[in-house]
Amino acid sequence: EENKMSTVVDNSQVLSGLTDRFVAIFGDERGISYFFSPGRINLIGEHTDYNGGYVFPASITIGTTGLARLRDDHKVRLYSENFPEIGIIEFDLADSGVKDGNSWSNYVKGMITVLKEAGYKIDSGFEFLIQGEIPTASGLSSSASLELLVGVTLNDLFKLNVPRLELVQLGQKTENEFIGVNSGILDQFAIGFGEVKKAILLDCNTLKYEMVPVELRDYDIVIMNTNKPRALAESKYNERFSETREALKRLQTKLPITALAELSNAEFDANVDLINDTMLIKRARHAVYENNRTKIAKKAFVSGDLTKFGDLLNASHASLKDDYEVTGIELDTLAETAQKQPGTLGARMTGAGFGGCAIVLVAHDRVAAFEKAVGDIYEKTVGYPASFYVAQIGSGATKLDVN
Ligand code: GAF
Repeated sequence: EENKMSTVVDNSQVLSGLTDRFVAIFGDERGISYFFSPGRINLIGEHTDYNGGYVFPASITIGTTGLARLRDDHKVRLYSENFPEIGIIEFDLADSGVKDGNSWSNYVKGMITVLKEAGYKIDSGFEFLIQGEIPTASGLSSSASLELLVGVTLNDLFKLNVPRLELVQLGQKTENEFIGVNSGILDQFAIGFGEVKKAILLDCNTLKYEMVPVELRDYDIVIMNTNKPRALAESKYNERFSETREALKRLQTKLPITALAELSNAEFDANVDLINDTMLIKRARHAVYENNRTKIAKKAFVSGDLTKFGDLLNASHASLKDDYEVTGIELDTLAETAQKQPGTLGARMTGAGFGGCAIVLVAHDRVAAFEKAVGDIYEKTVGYPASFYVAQIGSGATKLDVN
């Protein structure tokens, strides 16, 4: 299962270019293995994962590629095509637990550390060259993409046989304990379990999930990138985490619940007085309403009612803007301008927010006109351009079959 290979994307040119780079950096071409890990979009179910609720993500064909080879000593040597100015990063396997500033090598060190803690044997060094296509800080989860890339790579190099769910959970553990963001399991799960042309309805409380075919008829999913540098996003994310935990604690003084997502909207409304704080009520209301909205949205999606699904995307954005307050002028301009364009069904921010990307469902033959119209208004309002990409839903993190 874990070693299943995939040849879904024709990336042979990219891979042969990266092979040349690997040879230029690390010497020769013997024994290289190839890996790919996607980014993700979340269709709906935002900031619900760490509140025990539903999410509805899909892995995309934009991602991170890795080339790796074992060494017969204990040196780990890393190189990223995205940071040529840094050059080779080298450390001894024994020093994997030592964090290195904000370096991308922390994702490698973190995964080595959590795998070892879980009892897996990583007993030699390796060489690892990566190239990421996911714009950083874009809300498309470049960090979880890297965590799972390292996960599938180490799993294969050291023949660890880590069950897929455990690999996903170790990715989250790296993010929580090594990087220091209290994120839920949305990103790592979407990237670990993604499949071509399928979305995942995941119950983050039980980790039960369902693969849902993505049938958009003549609509495309367009990703709209604010290109806003995501300042303070991590501390604000952790703040929302604490706010919803505090609201839960106050509700628990009377209600026998373990997570906000256990409540219906009506049950929540009837008990807001227990929270007794306007801001905390708004935060918790988003978590509860968004979770219930996600269940309805998934039903609409499966039944082919894309109009209703689009309306729920719009409602999700409004809630993230007004109650959860994680949008800002850039995401609001993109999502709200997109919602008004002819041929669109709905639009919302995707991921953590505070900048990053929004998604929109646009009729295929209107995409070009859409991008022009929204792009012009965005640049006029914000002062710099947005970027647009049509999303393709691709496979999860995997070893690549390269001849
Ligand atoms: C980020 C986090 F990493 C996820 O766990 C999730 O909470 C998301 O923000 C918001 O839905 O991507």
